[in-house]
Amino acid sequence: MANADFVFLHAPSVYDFRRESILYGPISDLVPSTPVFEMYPIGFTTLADYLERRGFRVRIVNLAVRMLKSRRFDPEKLIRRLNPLAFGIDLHWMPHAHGAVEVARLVKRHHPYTPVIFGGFSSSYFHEELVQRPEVDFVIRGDSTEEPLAQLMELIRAGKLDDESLAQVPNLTWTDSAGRVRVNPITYSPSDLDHVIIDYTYVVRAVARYADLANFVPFKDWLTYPITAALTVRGCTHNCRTCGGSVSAFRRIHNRSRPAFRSPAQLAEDLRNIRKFSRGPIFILGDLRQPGMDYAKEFLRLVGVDPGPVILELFDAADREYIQKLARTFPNFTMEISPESHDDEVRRAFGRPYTTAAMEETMAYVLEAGCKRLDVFFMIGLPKQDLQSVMDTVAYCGHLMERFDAGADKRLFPFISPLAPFVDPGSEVFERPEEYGYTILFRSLEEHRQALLAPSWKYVLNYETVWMDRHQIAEATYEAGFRLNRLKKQYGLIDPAVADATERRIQRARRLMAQIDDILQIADPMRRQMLLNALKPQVDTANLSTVCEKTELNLPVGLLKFNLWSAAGIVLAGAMGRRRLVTVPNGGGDKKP
Ligand code: B12
Ligand code: SF4
Repeated sequence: MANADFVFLHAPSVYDFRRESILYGPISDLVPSTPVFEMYPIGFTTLADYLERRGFRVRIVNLAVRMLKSRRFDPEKLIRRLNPLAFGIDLHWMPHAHGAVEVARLVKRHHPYTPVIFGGFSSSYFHEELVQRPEVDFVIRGDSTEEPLAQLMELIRAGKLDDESLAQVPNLTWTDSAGRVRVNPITYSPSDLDHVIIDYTYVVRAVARYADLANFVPFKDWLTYPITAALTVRGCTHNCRTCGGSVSAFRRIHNRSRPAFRSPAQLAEDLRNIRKFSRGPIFILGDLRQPGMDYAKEFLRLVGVDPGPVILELFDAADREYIQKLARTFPNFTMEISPESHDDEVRRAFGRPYTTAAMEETMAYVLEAGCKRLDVFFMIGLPKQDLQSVMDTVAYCGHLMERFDAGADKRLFPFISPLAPFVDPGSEVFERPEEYGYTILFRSLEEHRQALLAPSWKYVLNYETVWMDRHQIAEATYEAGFRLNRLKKQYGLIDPAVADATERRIQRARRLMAQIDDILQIADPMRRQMLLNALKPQVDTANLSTVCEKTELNLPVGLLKFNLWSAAGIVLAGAMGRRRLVTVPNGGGDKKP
């Protein structure tokens, strides 16, 4: 494998998922990943691009995807063969608490003197605990780590890892020569999002340069469903109580008082650049109205008309005029809305600002404007939500299907899933659980790591509420999934055979959960483990698409998913050094020969 100066490694959620017998449950049904959470952070691409512009050769190795795709793939062997100046591992999402640290351990086993750098949301929260582990040398905190990482890499390249130099790197947590944990303040936090490139041209170039597609694939089925994301913002203007990306969590973890937005012009250009190589759907992340209506209007004006598939999201109710504008710009659009509950009181307690009635009107506008699909998401595990409330939410889904004639129209798709596996560290609920009616069961990183090895997902959950304990949350999830699946079958939203298969999977998962509960009562640990291991084949088949078929979320994509000529153009432009002009703070620029 060709060498690079910096290698990003993305770990699976639980390192040994191929050996462990764990009933993951519906924790990833609504994202493109499997429960291994094989998708790497979008930040890998912006960081890699930024480092390359500072003269470092960077590659991404998605160990999680490789392990998922082949049982024979040996991550340790691959890690042994790498020889960069430093490794970067994301502990961005908390579910990687186990895998990320285990991968770091493997790196240290084979490269004891090579720095291991952690970053991401969860690393930023648990930074002090992380740098006290022997596997982790540095944590770079914050939501914008491109420049601090580049500065640290300059020091590593120059061999200047003395206390005085390290103390100058913004956002860095490290241990000094006396073994003391040092926390440099988060002073690097750009006010906008225009200092990075978010259009995957780095990935296209790197795949060609290293002749390596396997390690760059963002999730298991990406080549058949090549969805990409366009990022409008780092941060959020909302304050949903369990969210580690809310306005208060960003303040707490990343020292960010205001979101950093991508300018409308850059965002419009990102879209155009992505379209050059991909014909798949582009998910425009974040409600375009967050920075204000002027921003949204300007962006839509700059795009003009984009006939390709796009997924948009609304964080609040919208008026007809705005929805019509969206539809004129994106005639092939899908809308995602997350009311979370049918009940205004529950939603208010969760921190969402609108009423069910207002959002239902918005749904009417979206359908009227000709969306290709309208996905509506509900959640289990919310404040003030009991079992009956969850069932009422499912009944409300029935009402929506009825009102919008989902049987004939076939564009409105409701989904329901649990808040799982964790209430996000740094969120309001994680910090002040009693105020919101929650109990947080694990607080440290190590406790979360151990919980991830529990044999069934309900024991992985790091919370209970006054209204539902973990058993009830799991039971409510399966019952809600069961009922919603039947409704979708009744309205013809899913193929009857698919609905029947989902129903069988839900029943199987319920039985397995009960069996695991029984096994856990056995006092002898050896016998307990033996019986759990014996369940593994059944557990593995129950682990995918538990309460709904994952592909229900996919939009139809044509046979030709990539524009190979344009991709080749990007590769050639890179090879010839024709990089786009982007200002890199702190003396950046293309220093490559
Ligand atoms: C977009 C998004 C997604 C996208 C991910 C797209 C992608 N590939 O990154 C999708 C929809 C797929 C998603 C899925 C999930 N998400 Co999400 N997501 C978000 C959201 C809305 C925005 C994230 C964002 O702005 N990223 C951009 C910036 C901030 O991050 P970044 O560029 O990727 O990374 C920067 C830094 O984090 C850091 N960094 C990251 N990795 C590394 C590594 C190193 C070595 C270094 C130095 C730095 C570094 O540097 C980067 C650039 O400067 C946030 C909420 C919010 N408002 O923030 C939730 C959020 C991040 N997601 C969250 C969760 C829990 C999940 C899921 C686990 C949910 C689930 N159960 O399915 C899954 C995990 C999917 C997987 N890995 O397979 C939580 C995470 C809380 C936590 N601490 O764990 C958040 C905060 C809120 C939430 N509950 O949704 N998510
Ligand atoms: S869950 Fe709420 S706070 Fe978190 S990113 Fe979404 S809208 Fe923002």
